[in-house]
Amino acid sequence: MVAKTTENPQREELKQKFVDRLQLECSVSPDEASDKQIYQVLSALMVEKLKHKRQHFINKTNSVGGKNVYYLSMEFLMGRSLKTTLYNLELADDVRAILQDYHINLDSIFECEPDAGLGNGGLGRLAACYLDAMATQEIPATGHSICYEYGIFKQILEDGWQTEEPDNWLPGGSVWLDPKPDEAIEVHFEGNVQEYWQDSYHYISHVNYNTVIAIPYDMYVSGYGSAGVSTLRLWKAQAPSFDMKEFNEGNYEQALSRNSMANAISKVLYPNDNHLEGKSLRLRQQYFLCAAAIGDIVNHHMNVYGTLENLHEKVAIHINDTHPTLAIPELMRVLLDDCGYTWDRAWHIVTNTFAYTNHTVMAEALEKWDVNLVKQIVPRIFQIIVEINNRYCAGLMERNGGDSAKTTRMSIIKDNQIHMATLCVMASHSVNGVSKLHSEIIKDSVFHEEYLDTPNKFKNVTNGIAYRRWLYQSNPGLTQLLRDKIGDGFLKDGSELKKLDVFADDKAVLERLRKIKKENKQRFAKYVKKKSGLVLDTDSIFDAQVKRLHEYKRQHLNALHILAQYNALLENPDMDFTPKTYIFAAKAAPGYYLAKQIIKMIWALSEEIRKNPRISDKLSVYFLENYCVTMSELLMPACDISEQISLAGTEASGTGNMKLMLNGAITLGTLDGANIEIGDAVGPENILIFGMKTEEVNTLKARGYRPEDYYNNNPVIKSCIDRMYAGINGCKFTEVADSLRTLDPYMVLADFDSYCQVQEHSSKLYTDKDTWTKMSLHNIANAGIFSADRAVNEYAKDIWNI
Ligand code: HBZ
Repeated sequence: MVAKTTENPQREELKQKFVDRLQLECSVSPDEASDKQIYQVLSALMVEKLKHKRQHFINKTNSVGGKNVYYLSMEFLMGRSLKTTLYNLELADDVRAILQDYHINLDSIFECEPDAGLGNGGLGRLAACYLDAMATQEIPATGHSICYEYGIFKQILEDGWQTEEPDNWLPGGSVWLDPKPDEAIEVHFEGNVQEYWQDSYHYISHVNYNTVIAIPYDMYVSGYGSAGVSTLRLWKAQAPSFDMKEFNEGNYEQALSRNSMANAISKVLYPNDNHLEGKSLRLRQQYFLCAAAIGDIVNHHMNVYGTLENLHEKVAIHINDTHPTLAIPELMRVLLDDCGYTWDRAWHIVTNTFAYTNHTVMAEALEKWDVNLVKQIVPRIFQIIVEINNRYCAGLMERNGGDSAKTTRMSIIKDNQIHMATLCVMASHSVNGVSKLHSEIIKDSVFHEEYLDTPNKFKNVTNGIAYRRWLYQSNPGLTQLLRDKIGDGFLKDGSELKKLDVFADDKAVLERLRKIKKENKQRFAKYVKKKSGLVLDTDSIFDAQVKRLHEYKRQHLNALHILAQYNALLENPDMDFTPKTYIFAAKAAPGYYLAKQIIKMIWALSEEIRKNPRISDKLSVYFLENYCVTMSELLMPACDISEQISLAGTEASGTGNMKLMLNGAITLGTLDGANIEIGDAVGPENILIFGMKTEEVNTLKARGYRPEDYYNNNPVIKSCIDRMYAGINGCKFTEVADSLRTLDPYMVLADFDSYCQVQEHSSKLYTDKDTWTKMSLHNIANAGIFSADRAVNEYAKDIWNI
């Protein structure tokens, strides 16, 4: 078929490149090509484009001596790249039109791409959002992480029981990776440290180590309407070429096991969120990332400046939670052992280079590593940590008049464990939390003594999201409405969304917003139908709790309330009830037994309700399988209520709350994390708050919390928990019930009544269509401050000194 010509030279050029490349690489014309081939070729074209743009951008930065930001994170939850690249480069319309000429639908091409699921949840997605935002803000940034062969597992729900399947993303995803084997770095594990004197110099050398080769693969991340491109450098571990000599000498097992250990390092992402995994392989992964990243940063800096003297003036290294902490002693090692710096000079450079973000106050997530493990796996790094700690403790003794108890409390090493957060805090020039509340909590409790010691380094940067992904790319209806009413400045500057506020009383705008929501619900319902065969009622309220499954996030509070509603409807099927669809999606860490029970319980509840048609007309529950970035893009635009119901003081920030708000969902939540700031932004009349405040939680804890009292004294709670014992859809949930009744560590029962009240209030509000839509409009209009663009600008100004 002869393709139509266009009069758009940019489009024409792109079309020609596309046709030529398809011919060259796949020996097919666009008419003959499969969707997969088109996906591959389009993606390769974009990679090429971004690679050149990046080169240009970085050359410019270096030529003016600009500062480079390196964002170290064990996780980058990137999701798909093709759509975001086309939208960010404003090429989506061109490509759509080019493909249209051959009767190819661009959306089907997007479906060929697997998610790059190199992260667990919020922390990993935040890192991905910041790469997008830094490119948009023209902040020269490189992310460093591991090129996991298997990302976050694929969740299968077999009759509600979660099982995990490997996520083999590379076959479809590797087209986005640009290998740079020439920039490989050697990483050394185990061995011994030798010290000796020569010509009155003290030399330290690490000997008998095992080598692992780190090979970089670059992923380019486009900014929107900017000259900036970020690079995500993913490191793959490879064994050095096989040691034939050792093998021939008879050390078969050693030669083989070294080989497999090296290859294991970048095999798979640890699937835990907010929980520490103290395994030696995880420690190896962490050091592997840190040594590769630091080696690379140092090489790049030397190539531009020929010295490390000014490293801290030209380089900012950010560590995303404590997982990359070993980058700190690793940079010390390079400066001391490889470059001959004195301790004091090296320490000056290091402490002015590093900044640290804390993402959790949960005790079980604060990383501590066993001294003996660290000593064995990275002996020289261990020595350096000990020396850092000795000097730190000596300084503390001096500053605190010899208060040795205090020094012991604050020490990096205690009880035979290395406390990574303590090391991060003392060695970084900046420590920040991720919402106003969380940043206060870390000063008041987790790092209180450190805060008193060095108050000025403690800061807050409230999280932000790459909002174009969930608006421009995911909600075309709302994007069009915004363009019509407020112009398209909001695409570049999120704060312009505010202009929508003046339309709050415009009936036509409200009507259009309702229509858009309805269409998004229908689109989502179609997807659910296709995936699971289930039919959603798009006239009902869509109430969503989508996030990792964790007791502190309290999916079981939501479930308990649904159970109460179900009981009420069973008793009185004709009661006044605003139809509601509860949507859950969540992965549980594979070893988190209670979390898996909670998934099964929600599943059972959904099945039982579905069997009762008199009730399922009004109340239904869906647990969606395998929540991921791509599913969130479809889901966020379709929801009315955003459940953010963590116990106050436990969710550092949350970012799903921001994505849902942006799409007009009303937050139903506690005064926790960024919910507080969402409330500040929209005003108390446009958010649904319930439950105890952080101080009330602390008071109740101090007084002694007795969940059993709630069970005994509140008949609704009792009947719901008894139902868990008796069985839901024929399955008993004794452990969940026991946990709530006897321990209830996240005070579900204490907040239950207040939660029921706000739920009831929300249903009433929803029936007043205009009031509800107005609330929704105010949420959209005030979501701009939760843009990642705003967040990275705060980092640049207050922390990285750019
Ligand atoms: O980081 C999350 C917080 O829970 C959430 O409140 C915040 O919005 C988000 C971004 O700041 N934390 C995580 O997602 N944490 C992890 O995924 C994690 C992964 C591995 C670990 C520990 C935590 O070993």
